[in-house]
This record gives sequence, structure tokens and C-alpha cells, in this order.
Amino acid sequence: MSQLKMGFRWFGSKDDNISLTQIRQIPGTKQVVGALFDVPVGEVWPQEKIDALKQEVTAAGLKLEVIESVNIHDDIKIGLPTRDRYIENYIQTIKNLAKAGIKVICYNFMPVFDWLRTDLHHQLADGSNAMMYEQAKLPKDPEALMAQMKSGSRGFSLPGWEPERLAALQDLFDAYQDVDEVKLLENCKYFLDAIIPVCEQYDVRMAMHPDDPPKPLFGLPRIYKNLADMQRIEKLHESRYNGFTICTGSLGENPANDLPAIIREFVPKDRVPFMHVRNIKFVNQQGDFHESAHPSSQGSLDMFEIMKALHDTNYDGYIRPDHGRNIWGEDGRPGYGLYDRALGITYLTGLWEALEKM
Ligand code: DNO
Repeated sequence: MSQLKMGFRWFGSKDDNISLTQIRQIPGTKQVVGALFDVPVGEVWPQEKIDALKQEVTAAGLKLEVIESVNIHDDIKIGLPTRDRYIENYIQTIKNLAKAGIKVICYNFMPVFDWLRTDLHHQLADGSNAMMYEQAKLPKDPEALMAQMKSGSRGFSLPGWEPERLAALQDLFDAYQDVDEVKLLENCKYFLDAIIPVCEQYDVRMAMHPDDPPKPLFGLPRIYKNLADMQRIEKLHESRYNGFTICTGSLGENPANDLPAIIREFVPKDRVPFMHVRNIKFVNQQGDFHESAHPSSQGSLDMFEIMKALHDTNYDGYIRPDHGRNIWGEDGRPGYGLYDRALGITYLTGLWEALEKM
């Protein structure tokens, strides 16, 4: 039977209230999806710190082969002359990660903000809570959004929301003024052309994460929202090392995105080293949604069809559950509690077993 390379995102012993021991006890879970969270965006990840993380994970009986994320400095996305220095640093980080046996780097090319929500603790009818996005509640002013995310995070650091990077928000917005979708794609190509040959040499696959939510916000361009975008990105640099993270939740936030069709197009082309599999529930026709438990019955996505598409295309990349709810009184990092992600894994591996035996 082919086993899923199932992983669990972990924020490190200093910053996660979930332990490696707990992760190891989730049935079917062998991989930790990790990162260094204390290296400023744009700087080289030191070999000794990478090795220490690897050592810690390995000592706990788990593997560390996927990094999420090595974030990309805004100067690269904006296309400033200083980008070359940051690309050099990125290349050195790839080499250092390769030395520690890392096979996949998840990253995103979203200007200014990574993922965002308008409520990080939306109360659900069953007493659990989950993150929610309502267009009408998105503040007009990005500073207000930042404050909202910060207060909603209840002291947890949020991935992609590095305070030092977002300190001068207005300056950052000004710098993006002339960057439209075309320019952002050009800058992405410049970056990929520089790093992918190194990835090929060192056998580290890049896996771009979709924009979340998959639409332009605050006038900032977005380049990975749907299948057509993916067809553009794959052509920016033709190589299996220029790959995607297909995040079913992020892409699924646009009901027009046909996830099984996207999987069926890109997995056979060997462009999908990493999957994030989660469910969401639309609450109205406008596409507002809250995140939900993983099973199809709990949300708007057909998780069986998603897993079936992966199975039919012989998916053998890495996969992890994502987000879900905070349940059973847990006060975890928004989107990254222990229990609902563990339940998600049990559900996804259950679907996989059934598919294998059908
Ligand atoms: C949010 C995550 C994102 C993701 C990055 C990948 O919960 O899905 O922060 O890790 O966009 O670079």
C-alpha cells in the first residue's frame, strides 16, 4: 500500500505549545513541517540552526524534509536593485537546507501580507472556534487590519506576519505602487531563473503557496489565485523544481476553482511536491467563509474527490492537514491547534486507505 508522506506543521519548541511527542503519537504522521522563525526575512539561514532543528526533530523519531516557509524579501517581489543581495542569500539558504536533507521549500509570492482573515476566533455553533473571512469586515485601512490580526492572535506569532517587516507598512505600500500583476510575475521569473538551477543541482523543490484569499486585496496584485495563474507560473521557469503547494483551503475559497481538476492537471506534470488539505465552509453567496473540520460533511469542499484526484494521479509528494478549528477547550495558535489537525490526519489517511483498497 502506498503511504501518504503525512506531515504536521510545527512552530518549534520555543514557540509552539504542541510537542514533538504529541505529533509523533498522531497515527500515520512521520514528517514535521518546520522552519526557523527567528531569522529575519531576507537573511541567510545559518547552517548550525538548521542542523539543530533537524537534530531535534530526528531525535523525536520524526523527519524534517519540508520547510514552510522560507519567506521572500519584499525587495525581490518589488524588483528593487537590492533584490540581488536577497536572492544571493536565498540561494545560500537553499544550499544550507539541502545539506540538512531538506527536499521541499514552501514559499509564497504575496505582496506585503501573507494569508489574512477578518476573525481569528469565530465562534461556531458547536462551541468550537475557527478563522473566518467576511469581505465586509475587511478594514479599508491596512494598518487597521494589522492591528486586528495582532489582537486576534492572543499573543501567538502568526506565520507570515513578521512584525519587523510590517513595521513601516505605509512605506511598503508606497514601494509596491508601480507593481501590477504583470510586473509581479516578471519579478517572480527573475527570482525563479536565479534560484531554480541551484534547486536542480541541490535537489530541493520549490513549492509556491496560493494567495489566501485568492483575490487582490488593498490594491495589491496577486499572481496565484487559480488554474490560469498556475499555468502562467509553471511557464516562468520550466522545471519540476518550480512547483506548487496546492492548498485546497486557499484555492477553495474561490468557489469557481475546481480543485480535483487542478490536481489532475499539475500532479501528472510532476509540479506538486506539497499538498495542504483543509476544508472551508461558505456562509453566503458572496464567498464569505469560515474554516471547518476536515470532513466533507463539515464544509463546502468535497474532500473525497480531492483525495481521489491525488490517488488517481499517483500522488507521492508530501501532504499535511491544515488549520481546522480550536476544539475541546484548546487555546491554540489560530489555525494550528493540535486536536482538529490530528482528527484531520486520521480522516485523510482513512480516505486514502479506502482509495487504496477500492
Ligand atoms: C497560513 C499558511 C501560510 C503559508 C504561507 C506559505 O496559515 O498557510 O502562512 O504558510 O503562505 O509561504
